Amino acid sequence: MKPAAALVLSALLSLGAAAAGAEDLASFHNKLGGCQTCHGASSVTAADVPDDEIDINGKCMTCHGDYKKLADKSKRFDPHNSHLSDRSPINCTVCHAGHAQPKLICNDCHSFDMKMPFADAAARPAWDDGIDEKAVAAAEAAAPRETVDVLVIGAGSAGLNAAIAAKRAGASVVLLEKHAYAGGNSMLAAGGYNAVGTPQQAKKGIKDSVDLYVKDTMKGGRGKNDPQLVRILAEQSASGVKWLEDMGADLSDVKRSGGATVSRTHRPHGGMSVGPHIVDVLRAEATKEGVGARVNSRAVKLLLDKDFKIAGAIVHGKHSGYYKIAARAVVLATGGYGQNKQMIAFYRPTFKNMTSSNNVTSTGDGITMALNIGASMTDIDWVQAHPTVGLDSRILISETVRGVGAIMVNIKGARFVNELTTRDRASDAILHQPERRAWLVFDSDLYNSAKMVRGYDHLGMLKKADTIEKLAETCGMDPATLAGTVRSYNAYRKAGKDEAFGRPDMPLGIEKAPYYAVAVAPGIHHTMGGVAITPQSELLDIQSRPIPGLYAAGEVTGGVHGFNRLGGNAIADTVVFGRRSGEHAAQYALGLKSAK
Ligand code: MEZ
Repeated sequence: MKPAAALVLSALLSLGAAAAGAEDLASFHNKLGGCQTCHGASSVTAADVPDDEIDINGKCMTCHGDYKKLADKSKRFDPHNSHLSDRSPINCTVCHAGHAQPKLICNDCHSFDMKMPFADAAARPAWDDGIDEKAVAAAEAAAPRETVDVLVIGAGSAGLNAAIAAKRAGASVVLLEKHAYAGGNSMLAAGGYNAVGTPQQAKKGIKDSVDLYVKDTMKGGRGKNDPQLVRILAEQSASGVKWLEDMGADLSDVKRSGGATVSRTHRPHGGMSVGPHIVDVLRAEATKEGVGARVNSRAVKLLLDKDFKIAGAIVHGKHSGYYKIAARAVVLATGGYGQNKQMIAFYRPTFKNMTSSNNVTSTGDGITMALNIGASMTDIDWVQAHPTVGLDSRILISETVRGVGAIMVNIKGARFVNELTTRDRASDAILHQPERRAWLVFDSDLYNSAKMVRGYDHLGMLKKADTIEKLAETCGMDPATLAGTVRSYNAYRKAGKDEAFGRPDMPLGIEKAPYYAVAVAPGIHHTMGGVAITPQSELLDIQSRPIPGLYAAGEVTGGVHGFNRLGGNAIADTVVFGRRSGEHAAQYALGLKSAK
């Protein structure tokens, strides 16, 4: 280590978190050598700092070393040890903000009580809280900072797919992400990607068809889905799998999800979660294509021209402030509103105080922006509760766990529902049980076959015992009831028929010790409603006419899932319609350009 760097580090360590008091990271570093210590210049304004903060993160690592060096492997949880890798988009300043309170970004999903230098684990206010309307008006009146063919707003799976597709179609593209890293809610998707007609299904001899996929999806959505959109989803699902595989994704495994007649949920081998994997692949591909996400950059207003055609957007950059991007076409891929408490209270009051498995960024920004320009909404008040969010947490216990064999019991130890029914029904059934919660119970065969389950164990969410009776005692269930439940279930499985609840698929018994249980309760998982779109992903205005140049894809849209989304259809939606919206937006934008 360079002597100056060693000095910085030892000073920081000797100062310690507690001694740091109210000081922030910036004032501490300032004492060591002025603004230059971090910014490489003695006089710096906010606007001098690029929104991506890449340079400044380089400086952190020059002095302090990379994550591998910083990680304390002896600790059960060390933030430098988890989620951080050479490919990870999370960087130092995501947690250690210079001029503000530090923040454990992991607590966006977890609830760790860790100490950090210069503060405790208290959350700092979001930099993008509120909108400065005066600054928006000034940016609107000013000349655009740049002009682009296609502006994609939101860098989850839908936005990343749209950006890649538009770029490959020959358009210039800017991809905005309001968070400090790309991935959005898609990054938290666990289960898989529903597709029909793939080589994976053929290899397993699974008999499926587009019609069956459509039928299952419509039935799951209680017939309220837009049938045209559902058919596109089904028809283009397999080519979406291939599109991802061509980028290097692993979707080799196929399993069955709730509400599906056959196995069509594609996912990586070994029970790995689908979301982080495909987001990682898409992020790398977008970077390769030259459309890496512009992070810390939140779109706050959509702009129309005098003919009511899309003209661009006003963006709020973390350091760069408010500015205008002129765009020939815009793709809205901002996700749902599961984390917007006001919108939930308004649209679905009965879910008002419910936890949510969603990323903190799922705040319905796109819906608000679209409403402000007179867009039409469809099914906007239809919100899905996932039946199995870890009790008192925000961690989703994937449907996969039930899909591959877990049973669900109430606090006494009795089954009460077909575990593979649709989510609305399973959630409803739990909410009618004592204490409105349940347990998932499984054995060591399941534990060893699904990697994500070992993740729950790592987080301390699992109860474990050598016998079913002891497991029941540990969980506060009635041992005789749970033992009876497990005995009957194993017998139904052997006979090939679930006499109690008609569960259609029982891949594993509960037979091999040790046995496990995880406490669950319903949590907001998906907002089915959103902006209304055409089959070409064009966004409709209040009179159901497409707004020229404006497209949308993913959870910000309504219509694909009807009243209730089936597990595995969200990722399919983001890939199929993300890609489609990018292609159509590029076609429109390039058409405008060549017409000039
Ligand atoms: O599509 C989903 O939301 C899904 C499969 C979730 C899960 O339980 O893993």
